[in-house]
Amino acid sequence: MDLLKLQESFDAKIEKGDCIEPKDWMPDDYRKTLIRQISQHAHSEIVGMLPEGNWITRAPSLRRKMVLLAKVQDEGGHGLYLYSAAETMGISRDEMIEQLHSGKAKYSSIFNYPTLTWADIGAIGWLVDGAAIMNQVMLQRTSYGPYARAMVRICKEESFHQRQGYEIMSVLAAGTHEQKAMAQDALNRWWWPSLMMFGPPDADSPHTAQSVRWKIKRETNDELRNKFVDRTVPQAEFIGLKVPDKDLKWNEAKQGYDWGKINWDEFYNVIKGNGPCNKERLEARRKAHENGAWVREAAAAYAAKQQQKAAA
Ligand code: BYC
Repeated sequence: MDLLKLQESFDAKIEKGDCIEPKDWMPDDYRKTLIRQISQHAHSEIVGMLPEGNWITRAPSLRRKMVLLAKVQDEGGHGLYLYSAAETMGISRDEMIEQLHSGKAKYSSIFNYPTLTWADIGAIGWLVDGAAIMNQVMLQRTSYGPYARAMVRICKEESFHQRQGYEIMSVLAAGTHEQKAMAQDALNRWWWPSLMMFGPPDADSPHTAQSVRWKIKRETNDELRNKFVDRTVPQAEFIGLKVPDKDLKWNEAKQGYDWGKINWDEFYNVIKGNGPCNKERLEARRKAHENGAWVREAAAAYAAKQQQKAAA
């Protein structure tokens, strides 16, 4: 088929809402956009294990420790599904890891902030996983088949993560004065970075318009951010915490909240590598990769041996 026909058939599938599958022809830029987004998503899951992993040894009870362990392990699993989905587009796992370690590929800005207290684990589950779900629910209908299918399973697990975080915050908010103050402090520190997770405003987002045309994104950064605010503010009120935004106000006409300005300088600074924990996070990932080299070598040697046996 000539290029024009291939493009027409691709456009028709997108228009109809059919999934594009790995063996289908696709424009180079569609492939590049997806490799960029899926690999960044995978890196976010893996780097996201670090701030939470920091509290596994200090969880306040055995129950909390088991739940946190399970959650962090889920994030590792999400990273693996997503790396596999990206590999179907013709990039190798090694290349993706190299791009993360060299700083060429991004991961979510949110994971460059420190987890200072136990309440931060609650705030991450409630706000960070809450924001992630808001974004990921639409990705279950993204136009690339393997990505959409990975997201279905991920979303199920993320909704458990969000609930465990909200439960931690509810218990702290109903606790002693110090516990409530700790929960409020965590909300104060995580609120604005959580809103930044959705990416720059639509007007400044270089990729959104094309990604929406390709149905990679089904909703824009601003649409999702607004939905998140509308859903989360009543949850904060319900447990007696205050969202740290003096401009936050219900707008009856639009049936949604008006809210204050995001510090976009802070966001761009963090994604350029200058957030509070960027260096620490990358260093930890590089070290983990080096320390795991013997496992990869052993697995490859075992696979080679099995192949030899099968061929004999
Ligand atoms: N952080 O044109 P835009 C989780 C970059 S983790 C860093 O709007 P796009 C979890 C963007 O990459 C969930 N960079 O881009 C794990 C682009 O730079 P490049 C993570 C950001 O791609 C553990 C530039 O800014 N979720 O669930 O159309 C524990 C312009 O942006 C960010 C995903 O990754 C950011 N926040 O839209 C707990 C979801 N925002 O690439 C929880 C999948 C923007 O041109 N990703 N940038 O150098 C997406 O949906 C989209 O990629 C984004 C950005 C909405 C993030």
